[in-house]
Amino acid sequence: MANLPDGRLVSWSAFLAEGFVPTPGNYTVSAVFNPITGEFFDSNNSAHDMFCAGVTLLEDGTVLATGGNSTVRYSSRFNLDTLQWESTAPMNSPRWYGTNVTLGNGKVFSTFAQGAEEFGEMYDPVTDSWVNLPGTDMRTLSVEQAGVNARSNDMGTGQWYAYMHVTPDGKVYHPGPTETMHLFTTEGQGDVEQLGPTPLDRKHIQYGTSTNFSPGKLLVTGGEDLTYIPNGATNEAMIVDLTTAKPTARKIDSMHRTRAFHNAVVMANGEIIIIGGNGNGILFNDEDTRLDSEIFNPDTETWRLAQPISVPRNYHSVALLMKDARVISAGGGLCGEGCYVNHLDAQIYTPGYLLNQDGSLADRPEITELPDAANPGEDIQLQTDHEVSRFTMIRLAGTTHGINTDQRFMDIEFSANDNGSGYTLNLEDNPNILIPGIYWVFALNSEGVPSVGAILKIKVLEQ
Ligand SMILES: [Cu+2]
Repeated sequence: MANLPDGRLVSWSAFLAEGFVPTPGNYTVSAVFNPITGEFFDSNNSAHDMFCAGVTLLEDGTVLATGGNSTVRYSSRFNLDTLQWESTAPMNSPRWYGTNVTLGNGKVFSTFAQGAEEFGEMYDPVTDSWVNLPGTDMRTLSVEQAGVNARSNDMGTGQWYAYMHVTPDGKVYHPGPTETMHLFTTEGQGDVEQLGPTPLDRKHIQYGTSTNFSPGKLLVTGGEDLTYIPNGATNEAMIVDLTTAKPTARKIDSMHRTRAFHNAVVMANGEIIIIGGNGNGILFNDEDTRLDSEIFNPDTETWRLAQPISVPRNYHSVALLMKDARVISAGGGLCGEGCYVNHLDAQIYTPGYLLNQDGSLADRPEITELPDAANPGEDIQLQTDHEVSRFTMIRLAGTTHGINTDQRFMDIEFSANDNGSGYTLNLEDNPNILIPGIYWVFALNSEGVPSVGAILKIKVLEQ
């Protein structure tokens, strides 16, 4: 599932709406959903089976989906004008369960995946072409994955999505789920440096989450280590600091619940909500399901339980922040028609920041004027209908399997204009932090109530 700039969402499943089959890899059931009106329309892809594809958003908000069932090279983009999928240049390697990450220059690094060569490749959206990066050697990931699968307690899968994030100095950091962490360079032929191991007790935390919740900061949560006895998911969490010369990871307080297959969403105030997952770490399984949500406060580094969901959201479930600052939690399953863990529905979470003390909806400030687009480092003028005391911005995102490499939250430095009219916002100047793409800017009043997100495109800096 991915955000569209107007607030709608595009979702997709596989060759079938409720299941996947080995296919020539050329069809996906897909639909666009309007969360305000509840309306759907079909946007099926008749050229590419995007089941377990890599997903990331480009500079103009276009959704790029690459690879997928059954280990294909196909690549597609979701055209924001026609609201339909169209083919893009195929990758050099077939990739199933690959992770994509958009870099500060607007290109996409596509990494470690089933069926792929032992190195990554890079997509240039301007030329619609792929180039191999043979120096981004991923053999340690394959070797560790194979080792874990060999020692596995038989609950899991051989397929791992890798967590990948851009560092402030433009490298790509990989905090797992292998024990060894990696730092990739994507310039020239590419390069790799091994880091690690992680500070967690469980070392191979597949199907956890990794979230860029602040410039240069990651929150990694949960997942399962198939070699660990007793079986099951972990509640461990760590914070990674990417602003140091070499990324440093430290263990923090654990979540209230053990979880695998959950989702993590940064909200408009910078807190992170963790939704769903199960405690047993078993694929396609709603036993031991986690209905309680929990919220991480990045200032105090503490966890608190939040409103529960009522529908299990496990393997193949998704969650995203929406334009109106609420959170959608959806899907799960895809194990064939009638499979009891298929959940073809969604629930929407209203964060506490949208409510008064008595539970009624709070009055929200509104952003009435801002530019359409800006460069990193630019000062922009913005008007609101009420006085506000904080501005934040979040990049629109695509997500699959709990992986969301697009998600980026930051506070924006600002000052009130002397003439009493509006605000001047000083945008982050580092394009490796302010990755090109479409963002929602939120204005928060003194009570912390956010506006609806206003669209701001961050452009690729001219070289
Ligand atoms: Cu999958």
